[in-house]
Amino acid sequence: MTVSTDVTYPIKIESSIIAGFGRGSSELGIPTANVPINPQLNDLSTGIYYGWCKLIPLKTQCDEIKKRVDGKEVLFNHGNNLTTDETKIFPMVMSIGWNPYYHNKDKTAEVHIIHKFNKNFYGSNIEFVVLGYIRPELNFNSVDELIETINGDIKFAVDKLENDDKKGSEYF
Ligand code: RBF
Ligand code: MG
Repeated sequence: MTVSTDVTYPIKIESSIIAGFGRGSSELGIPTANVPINPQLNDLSTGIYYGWCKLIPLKTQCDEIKKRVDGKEVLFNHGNNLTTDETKIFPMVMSIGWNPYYHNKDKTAEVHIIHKFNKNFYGSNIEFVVLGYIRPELNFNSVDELIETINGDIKFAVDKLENDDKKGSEYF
């Protein structure tokens, strides 16, 4: 088994964004961009990580409606509505695994971009660089405990990353 301590950071990944459960936004107030599990991500231990990320809208304008896992139809705008400001480098936290609190059947990888976006950007591409491991995935007694813990992860990541004078620019 690969453990995260064997891993050499930074790990740079470019990926598409797929539709998740919609739960991050609606239930937790912590939206996540779900990315397909590729071999690089699959090699990492499940758990919570931090790093930098950047959205890359697709060049072609081709809106399409797709069904999310929860059945809701969402517009895939491929990031074409993102403003210049919204395609800057932002800090991120990400979770890889089975979300023990929700007993997911499939392994997921989800990036929470630490920035307030006003609209969805389903189908955009995302580049992200993983810089370190924070903790394993945990189960909780309530959704509030899960939210509180994720907010702690966000604080941890921001504290780590604010000492980076280049604000991640050397990776992109
Ligand atoms: N889900 C869990 O079940 N346990 C966790 O410890 C956990 N930690 C997370 C930490 C971060 C930084 C993020 C972005 C997500 C985490 N999640 C965790 C996943 C969360 O349940 C998921 O994003 C939402 O349910 C939406 O799919
Ligand atoms: Mg999500």
